[in-house]
Amino acid sequence: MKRAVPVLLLYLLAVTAVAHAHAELRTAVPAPGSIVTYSLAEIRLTFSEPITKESAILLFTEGFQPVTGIMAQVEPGNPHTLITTMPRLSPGDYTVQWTAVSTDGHPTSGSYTFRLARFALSPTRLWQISLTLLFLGVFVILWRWNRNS
Ligand SMILES: [Cu+2]
Repeated sequence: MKRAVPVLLLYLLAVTAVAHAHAELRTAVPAPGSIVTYSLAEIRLTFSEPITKESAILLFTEGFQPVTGIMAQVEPGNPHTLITTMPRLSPGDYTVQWTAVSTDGHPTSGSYTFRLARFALSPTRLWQISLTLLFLGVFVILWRWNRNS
């Protein structure tokens, strides 16, 4: 009976350690809640633990139709990261649903959304457009002034 207590403690410690080995999502590309304006090359999810090939990623459209052509694999040489192939997507809201199976066989799962926008005006782009319009305006004024004189 005296030996049972340390054994029980060890068992509890072991169970806790295993429970902590579940893969949690650390980083995601595209990021949760982000607005993406470039064409996506892949979905890339990095987890706190090495994951196995049973892990999966599904992508859904706004109407929760699964997007075909999404195939997930553990990145070669980087067992913490799950990557996908990526078909050409049309603009819209998408939901990423992932399942990560850690090396102890236990799955974790989650989901998040991102938006693929057709076009967005960044401050840099706005500045470029303004400058172009300014130059065009000056050019037109000079040209008309030259004709009238
Ligand atoms: Cu586990």
